[in-house]
Amino acid sequence: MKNNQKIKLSPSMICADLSNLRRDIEILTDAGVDMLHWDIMDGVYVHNFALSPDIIKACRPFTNLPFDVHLILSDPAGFIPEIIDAGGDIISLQFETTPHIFRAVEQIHKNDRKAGIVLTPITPLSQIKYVIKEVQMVTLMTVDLGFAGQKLIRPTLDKIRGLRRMIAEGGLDVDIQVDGQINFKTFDDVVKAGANVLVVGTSGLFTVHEDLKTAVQIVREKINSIK
Ligand code: S6P
Ligand code: MG
Repeated sequence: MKNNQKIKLSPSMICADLSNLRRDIEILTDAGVDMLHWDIMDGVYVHNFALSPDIIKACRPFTNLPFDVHLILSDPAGFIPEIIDAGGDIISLQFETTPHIFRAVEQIHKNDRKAGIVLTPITPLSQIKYVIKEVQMVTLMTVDLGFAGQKLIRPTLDKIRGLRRMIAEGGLDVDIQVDGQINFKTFDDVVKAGANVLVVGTSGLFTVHEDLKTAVQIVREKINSIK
């Protein structure tokens, strides 16, 4: 499928230099990325910890870029107030741990934020049939949750194509974000399948070049060259 949309880049901040977050945020802003991706993990839903509302709040003054906050939590909806207070612009709820999702999405919208839902690789698209009209972004995980540096799960490419069809058939305005091993080995496949927002982490951005601004330029050139 040909993807005519402008492809957005969203660096995953757990892969940045955590001892120099302010510096990396300012470089990424200057380099022209489109948004920043903030994973929060609670050590319960996945066996890892990552970032927190307080860290995001501390970083909020350093850029005007939209913050997409990915809540990899056992109770994402319970943390919506904290993410709003921290300055999140898109609140991406992990679908499998958000049972009352219509209420959660409504709460996000009432606070003038965008709502996103995130599906693990095993969750079928049919599950979001009734809620997709309510959200601004659907993220398809292309690895299992919890860690950077894994291997892309290939059947998720078919899922991206299916979601692109679902959006076209419904005449919807919903972004398709992909998250997990989005890099030079996989950029072509995910963009051609229909993704228009790419979360780029260790392999897809932060190790591409020792100078982070140059890394963004290299990735942008590659993305722009995909036909
Ligand atoms: C994974 C997390 C992701 C990763 C991102 C970067 O649970 O949601 O946002 O941080 O995918 O990792 P990678 O796979 O590119 O090294
Ligand atoms: Mg994520």
